[in-house]
Parts: sequence; C-alpha cells; structure tokens
Amino acid sequence: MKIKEIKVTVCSPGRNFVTVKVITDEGTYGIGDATLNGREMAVVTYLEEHVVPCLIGRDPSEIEDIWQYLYKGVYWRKGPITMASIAAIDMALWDIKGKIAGLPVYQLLGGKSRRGVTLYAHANGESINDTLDKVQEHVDQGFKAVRLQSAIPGLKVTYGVLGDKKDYFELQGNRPLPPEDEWSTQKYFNSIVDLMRQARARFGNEVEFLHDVHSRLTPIESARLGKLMEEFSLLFLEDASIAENQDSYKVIRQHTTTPLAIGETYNTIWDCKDLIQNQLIDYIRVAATHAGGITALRRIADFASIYNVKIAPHGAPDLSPVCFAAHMHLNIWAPNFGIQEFVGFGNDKSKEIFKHNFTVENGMAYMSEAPGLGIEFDEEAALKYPYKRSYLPVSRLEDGTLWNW
Ligand code: KDG
Ligand code: MG
Repeated sequence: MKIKEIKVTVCSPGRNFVTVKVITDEGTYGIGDATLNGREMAVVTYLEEHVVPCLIGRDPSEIEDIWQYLYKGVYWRKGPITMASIAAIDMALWDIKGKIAGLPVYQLLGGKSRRGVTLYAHANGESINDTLDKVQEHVDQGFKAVRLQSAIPGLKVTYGVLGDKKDYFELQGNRPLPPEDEWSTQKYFNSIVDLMRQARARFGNEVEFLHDVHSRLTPIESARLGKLMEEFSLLFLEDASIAENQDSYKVIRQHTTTPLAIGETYNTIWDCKDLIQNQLIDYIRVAATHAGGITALRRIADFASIYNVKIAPHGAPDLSPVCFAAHMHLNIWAPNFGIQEFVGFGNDKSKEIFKHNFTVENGMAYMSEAPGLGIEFDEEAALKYPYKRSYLPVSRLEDGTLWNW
C-alpha cells in the first residue's frame, strides 16, 4: 500500500481548523489535525511545500519511520509549525492503521485502562456569582471537575472570560489583528482567593476545582498563589508561570503542595523533560496536535508515568475535534491518565463538518468500537466556511509593558 494523495483543508466554522487527509492507493484514508491557532497558514505551507511531496509513494503503515523521517530527517527539528505538521500526518496514519486492522486506535496502543474518560468543564463568569452559577450548571449536568475563571474587577477584559460572546467556538471569530488585553497581578490576587473561597463555601468538597493562570505570574508569585490555594484543594493549578527555564518551577514547588500542570504550548518531550524528571509538575498538558501526534504523546505519557506525572491533554476550542478524538484514544489507554479538558463538541457548523459518536454522560466521555480514530471529516461542508485570519489577544501590564501569555 502507498500514500497516493494528501489534502490540506482550512475551514473556519467559528474557529480556524487545519485538517489533513492522507489517502492511500487502495482507497483507505485517515485524517489528522494540524491547527496552530493564529499561525494556521504557516502550517499549511509547511505541509504542502515540504511534507506532502516527500510522503507520496511511501508505505502508510510505517508510522514510526515516517515520524522519525519528518523529525530527525529534517535539519530543523522541533518548533510548533514542524510538530503540528508531523502531528497531523501521524494521526492520519494511525487512523489508516486502525481502519485496516478493523480496530479503534486505543486497541493498537494496548487497549483500555478504564471505562471512560473523566472530563473537566469550564465555568467562566463576569462576576464570582456568575462563575459559580456556571459551576452549578456543570454540576447539574454531572461534571465532577470544573475549571473556574472569573473576570478580574478593575480590568476591562479578562482573558478566558466570554464577555458578550455566546460561546467559546465564536470567541475569535473576528480578530484580523491581535486585540490587547490588560493584566494586573495585584488586581488578580485581590479577587482569586474570594473566587475559590466562595466556590468551596457553595459546593463543599464534592467538586474538583481547577484554575488556569495563563502564565501571567512570575515563579515567586506563583509560589504565593499555590500556597493561598492550598486550603481550597485544587485538582491542579495550570500554567502558573512560563517554564522556558524549566528549573524555575523549583521555586514554586518548594513552597507549595498545590498540584501543578503545564504543557499546552509544548512541542516535544524536551520542553518538559526536566519538569517531569524532577517531579516539578503533576500533570503534563501536551496536545497531540502541538506535540507531534499520537506517536509522540504515547512516548511522553510513558516517560511521565515513571515519575508519577499524569497526562491531562489540552482541550481548548482551538483544537479541532480530530485532536479530541486522538486524545480520547490516548486517554482511555494511558495508565497514567489524569483528566481531559472539555469545552463541548463545537457549534452546529463544526458538527456539520466533523462527525463522530463520542458521548458524554455525567462528566465522562465514552467512545465506540469504530475503527481508526472514529471521526469523519466532511470536506464539502468544510468548504462552506473558509479560513478567516484571527488572533489571540496580546497581554500588557497597565503601564503598557508587553506581558507573558
Ligand atoms: O490558543 C490558546 C488557547 O488554546 C488557550 O488560551 C486555552 O489556556 C487554554 C486552555 O487551557 O484551554
Ligand atoms: Mg491553559
């Protein structure tokens, strides 16, 4: 069997998604997600100009060799554009392998380690009460874990809070240039403790709480936050600080027992090797789309398992449902699975394009025995929603200084 054709499609059913379809000469095909929020077209060019021509005629069953060829075989290793491209091809090849074997991908990884995948939902509000009402909605739906983000009093916008937008899937619909958000560490500290205190007072200890700092704090500030959060027993505190210098997490770790999670922007195991090996984190949040696909995430999960670090894959609305499918297979298999971020299965336009039969019940996601990844991509439907340039906001301090994401 040979790879005959590879198509790259960008669609925007609210968010931009880059989808790869690898087609064999025997007619079997597989799909993969190559979406890199705000840099989508760079990945499309990388794939079309530098990856697709090298893969035509190759044997699609040689997933590992193709992965190594696209990673080691290239002088310029790593980076988000390279790794998103490798990821999409890798997912598509696993999809093909599963379809040919007549087995879901998780069976090829080693089979199920659990009945279903535990999810955490998002509660984002304009005020603490508003956020807590959203927690209530998720609890009423059966979720046992919820991420809490609330608008910070005194700031015009708080990243991650919806404002007047109806849903996450439209959040970035019309941002042809990056908007600018404000950040104040002092204002944040003035409100975050109240949010968690009121949440525990209202929901007791039956619900797991999580919180994402979006890397806005320095390590010592994160250490302080971690200590303040201890009384609220978070499942994890996410992206407390940037960890380009992985050693910097030692500062946080030595001050607090609040569990730490990081990794959604990481592209390889090298970005988190020290964090994992030195047990500076508890959850690694790499996404299949951004860190080299199923092949790479399987390797990171195995490495992390030696150090008691669990996987908690990124699940934001800017990862396509194809990435969610890849995560489902990894999560159901990985002995060290922690939790999966979940914001729903997309809006109606997205559901018209991506078809699957994953189900959610009482805060858990379940999958069928469908062979491969168990997700279909409708190219005709995708063409109805063309690419729209759109960016995440940049973050500035109140005096104008450009700040961390
Ligand atoms: O592209 C950026 C988003 O995916 C990110 O802001 C979402 O932090 C995020 C999360 O945890 O889902
Ligand atoms: Mg995050």
